[in-house]
Amino acid sequence: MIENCLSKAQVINRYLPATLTAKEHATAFAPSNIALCKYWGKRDTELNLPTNSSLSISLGHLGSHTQISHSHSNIDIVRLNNKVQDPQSSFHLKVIAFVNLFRRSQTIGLIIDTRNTIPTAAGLASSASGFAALMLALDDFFDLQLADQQLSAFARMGSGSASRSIYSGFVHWEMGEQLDGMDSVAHQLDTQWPNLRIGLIKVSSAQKPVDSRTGMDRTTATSNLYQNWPAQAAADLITLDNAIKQRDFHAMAACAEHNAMSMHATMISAWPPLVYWLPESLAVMQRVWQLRESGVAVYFTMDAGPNLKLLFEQSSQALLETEFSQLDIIVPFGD
Ligand code: 2P0
Repeated sequence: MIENCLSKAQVINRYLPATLTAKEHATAFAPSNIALCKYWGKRDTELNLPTNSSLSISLGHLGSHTQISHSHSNIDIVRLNNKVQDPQSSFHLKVIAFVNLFRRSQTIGLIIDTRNTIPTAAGLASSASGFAALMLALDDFFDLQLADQQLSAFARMGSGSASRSIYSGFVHWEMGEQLDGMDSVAHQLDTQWPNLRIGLIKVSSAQKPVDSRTGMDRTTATSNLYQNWPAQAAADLITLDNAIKQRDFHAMAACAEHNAMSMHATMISAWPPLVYWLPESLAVMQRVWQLRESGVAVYFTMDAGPNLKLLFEQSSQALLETEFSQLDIIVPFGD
C-alpha cells in the first residue's frame, strides 16, 4: 500500500485558482448508491484510492441535499437533518475538514446544512451522497466550474463511494493508477432499467461495531483471502458491464450477490474476524435462496452491515412484498 505520498490539499490545490470568491449561498443534491461490485480495500488511505474498480446503482431522489451559506461570523455551523451538530462530533469535524480544503485561508464562517432523504428505516449509509452533495455545493458556492470527473475525484477524497454518487443510474468507478488519483474517477453507464427494483430489509438499527473504513483496513492487513479479491472484482466488473448492457437480470443480480458474499468472506477471514451478519441477516438470505429454488427471480447484496438489499424486477414486486413485510422498495430509474 502506498501511504500518504500526496495529501488531499496538495492534490486539490493544483486545480484551484489562488483566490476563490464565495457566493451568498449554494445548494446541491446527490443520490445515495448501492454497489453491485464492491469497493473494498485501499491502496492509499489519504486519498481513498481503491485496490479495485467498482460499479453501483444510484438511488434516484434518495440521497443528500446540502446547502452552504455564510454564518456572518467566524463560527461554522453544521446541521444534519435540521439538528445543529456538536462542533466536536465526528460529523462536524469531517464536514469542516473537507470544506477547509476549498475555503483554505479565507476567514469566512459557513453554515453547512445537510438533509438526507434516505428513509431513516432503510439502514443505508449516507457518507457517499453526503460528500458528493457537499462537493457539488462547494463547486457552486466557490464557482469552481469543475468537470464531472474532477468532482468525482474530489468527492472521493471525502469518502470513496462518494465518487460514484456524483452521477445517477449505473456508475462505474475506475480504480486508476496515478499517484495523485486524478484517474480514479467514476463515469455513468448509458443503460436505463426502469423495471429494476431494490428492496431494503433492515434487520437492525444498532450502530455497527466496526465502521467500514476500519473494516476495510483490517481486512486488507489481516485476511489471507483478500489477495484474491482484486482479481475477482475485476472479473465481476466485466460480467456486470455485459449483463447491464444486455439487461440480463439473472446474470447481473447473481454476479452482484456472489460479489457481496465474496467481500464478506474476506471480512470473516480478517483478524479479529469481521462478521457484520446477524442471525436475522442469515434468515433473510436463506429465505431468498428458497424463493429462488422455487423460481422467484430475487437476489441480494449486502454492505458492511447486517441489512440486506434485495434485487428484483417489477414483475416479482407484489410477491416479495407479501414475503417480506418490512420491505422498503426503491425504484432507481423512477421519476
Ligand atoms: C461499497 N462500501 O462499494 C462498499 C461496500 C462498504 C462495503 O463504499 O473509507 O464509506 O470513506 O472511503 O466510501 C463504504 O466505504 O469508505 C463502501 P471510505 P466508504 O459501497
